[in-house]
Formats: sequence, C-alpha cells, structure tokens
Amino acid sequence: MRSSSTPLRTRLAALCAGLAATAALIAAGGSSAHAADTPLRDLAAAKGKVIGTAVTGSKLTGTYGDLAGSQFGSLTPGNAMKWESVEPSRGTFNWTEADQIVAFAQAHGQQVRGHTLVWHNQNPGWLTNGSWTSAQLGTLLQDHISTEVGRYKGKIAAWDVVNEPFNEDGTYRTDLWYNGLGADYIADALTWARAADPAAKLYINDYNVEGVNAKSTALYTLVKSLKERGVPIDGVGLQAHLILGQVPSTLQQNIQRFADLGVDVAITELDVRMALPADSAELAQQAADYKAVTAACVAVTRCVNLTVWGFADSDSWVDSTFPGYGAATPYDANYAPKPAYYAIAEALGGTTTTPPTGACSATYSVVSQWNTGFTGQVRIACSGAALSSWKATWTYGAGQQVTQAWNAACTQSGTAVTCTNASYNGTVPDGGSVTFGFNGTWSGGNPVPSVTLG
Ligand code: G2I
Repeated sequence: MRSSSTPLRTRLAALCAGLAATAALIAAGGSSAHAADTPLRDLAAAKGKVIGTAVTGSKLTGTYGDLAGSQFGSLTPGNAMKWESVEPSRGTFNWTEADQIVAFAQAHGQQVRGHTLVWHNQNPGWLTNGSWTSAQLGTLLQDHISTEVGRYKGKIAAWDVVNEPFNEDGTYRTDLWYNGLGADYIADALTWARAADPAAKLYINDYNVEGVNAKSTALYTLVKSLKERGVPIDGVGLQAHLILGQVPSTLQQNIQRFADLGVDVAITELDVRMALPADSAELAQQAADYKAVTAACVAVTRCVNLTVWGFADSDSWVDSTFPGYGAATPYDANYAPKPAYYAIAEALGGTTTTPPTGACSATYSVVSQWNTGFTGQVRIACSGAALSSWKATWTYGAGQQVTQAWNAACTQSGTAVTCTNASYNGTVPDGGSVTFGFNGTWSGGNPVPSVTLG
C-alpha cells in the first residue's frame, strides 16, 4: 500500500487508511510488543494444560474471534448449550449457536467443554412451569441428555453434566431435580451422558468450591461415593468466580484432594471482579490473583483445564450481575491485554517483557479523506498505567504532511511528526483516554503509520 500511484491502488490505499489503525504500547517501567508473545494456548500446552474461554457464538468474528481462536485451546459456550437455549419450546430445538461454536472450535483446533446439562437455572419455561411426576421428569432429563450429548458425540472433550448441585453449607440444593428425583438425579445424569458419548469426560461443576470448605467437602464426598459405586465421573469443575484478593489459600490443596480421588480437575469459569473504576493497584492485585490460580492448576498434574468466563471485560457476566463491579477478565473492553493476561502467561512459563503494571497505547486512524486532504486522529488509552504528559511520534511513508492540529502541538520535520500534549490534556488516567486530531495532505497513498508513545 505504500507509495502506490495507480488509480486502483490509490483507492485501495485510501480504503486501507480509513479502516486500519496501528498502536504502540508503552508500559509503565518498560516496553513490549505483546503481539509477539507466545499465545496462552501454546504456553499451556507446553505445561500439559489446556486454557479455555467461555464464548458467545455471535461474537466470533473480528478481534474477538481472532483472540478466541489464537489464544485459547478450548471453548465453552457461555449460554448456547443450556436447556433454555437449545429447546426453548418443548420438542423445538435450536442448535444454531452451539453448532457455530463447535464448528469454530474445530476450525481452530480447539476442544469444546459442553456446558451444561442439568442445572437449576436457565431452564425453559415449559419445563419449570410444568407439573411432572417423578417418572416424567426422569424421562425428560434422560431424553434431554441423550439428545444433546448424542448430537455432539465425539466433538465434546468434557461435559459439565451437573451444574451447581450444592448449597453453601454442603446440603443439596432443593431444585427441580432434587425435589423431583432425589439425589440420585446426579448419578443418573452421569450414566445417561456416558451412554450417549462414551469418550466425553463427565464433570460435576460448582462455585465456591475452590478452597477447602463445607461445600467443597460435600462435593468431595459425593465424588468419592460415585467412584465407589462405579458411577461414571471423570472430573470436577471449580468455577472460580473470585473477588479481588480472595483466592482461597487452600486452592491447590483442594485441587490435589480431588485429583487424589482419581478424577481430573478443571478451573471452569475463572474471573476476578473488582470495584470500578479499576485502578492500577486493583489491576496489579488481579494479576496476582490470576497468577495464583493458574499456578495452583499448573502444580497439580490432574488439573487439566483452566477456563476464563469471558476473556474481555466487554464480555463478562459480572458487570450486570454485580453493579459497581467488573473488569473481571484478562483483556480490557478494547481487547488490550491487562496485567492479568501477562500474569497467566508467566504462570504458564511464558516470558513477557511487559511488567504487570499495565500499559498505554496509541492508535492512529484516518477519520476522513478527500482528494488531497485528510483528517486523522490519535487516541492514547491507558489500562493499568497512567501518564502525566505524553509525546506521540510517527514517520510518514508516503509524503503526507500535517498542516494543522488540535488538542496537541504537532511539528513535522521531513517525514517525522512529533505531537505533544496541550496544557490541558497531558494526564491520561488509568482506564482513561485522550484523543487529538489533525489535518494533513496526501497524494498517491495515505498509509497508516506506526505511532510510538514516549
Ligand atoms: O452466572 C455466571 C455463571 C455461573 N456458573 C454457571 C454459568 O452458566 C453462569 O454463566 C452465566 C452466563 O455467563 C450469563 O450470560 O449464566 C448467566 C445466567 O445465570 C447468564 O446470564 C444470562 C442473563 O441473565 C440473561 O438475561 C440473558 O438472556 O445470559 C442470558 C443470555 O445472554
């Protein structure tokens, strides 16, 4: 696209300039190019682990799709495989999103963790509002499991067969299933799932079972007894919806005690929520929390998978569920990796040159362009770091010339442009951004330059 002069290439250059953007990262205390770092899925594989993320099928394009496909070795449908999603009306099935996620995973060499078959939540109204005998309920459940597991037979690495069966005190949750079928709904569901796909690993999954406590001990006792009875149970899922600074000190010990029962363990829904707005201290603590959880999984051979419940802050259940809390995932809402991302990478044995204190990035874009002129802008955004003054520099490769700037003082010498903050916008707070604009001239081509922040 550089220095092109034919009409077609000129049009292409203009199009590219309008669409493309480039970013330079500066990190507090150092610099790095995160794009060159080894993807998390490769780091995890080298440790004998799989790292995964929950996903929404409709979002699997653009940057979201690129990151989901390149950084993660397994995908969990966040909602698409739940009963209300797949059978909204009795006997009427909708597999569209689930199929899409499975196809995406196959195209990207990823595993799929099926989620979830038996749960107290997100069941269709026709099921929860119905009045069923125990026998009818059992048949409905068996049919549901046979149909869904059968549909994806051979394509699902692991199923969260039973989700959230316990109360906090370790008693059984008195939901539709327990009330209608008794505690053996769990053994029956596992048995039906095994019959429908003998190759899939079958899990029981719950929250607040990460540390050793009454709830996790009830789960431990259940898994032990299922094993003793010969019921098919292959794994335990620890959801790990954590609060900042509250990784249980007994996490690794708890993972190990399940492993010692002869089952796999997965961290299935990891996120770490914090009070908003996120500041650099919180983001550093969050990085430490992600690192501790990842390290605990790495330390136990049978901890086979670590999945984050959404990889970007724009795709998390937390913000709407806990008003005032959020920023729970490893990427910010603009898909920039946060300190937590680098912390996971480091716990998986990766070396990153970015300190876990965050970074600021500059993004150049062409806002509009006409025959010989254009308007450009640069957005400087910080996450986990902050600036009290800034300077953005770039080199034009196709003879462009800045003629006028606003919200910055810009000078151009030859092809080199230097822009510094105005008196009123030198501060870029952690989690904030500053934008400045300029007009310029171009001819032949207007490629987007790389901006350096310093
Ligand atoms: O609640 C967090 C997770 C706890 N463990 C089991 C997971 O399956 C659960 O996931 C969340 C989804 O991430 C949310 O996306 O489950 C929520 C429901 O309990 C999901 O939220 C629901 C909203 O409540 C609905 O309003 C919405 O229609 O997502 C639905 C689909 O976007």
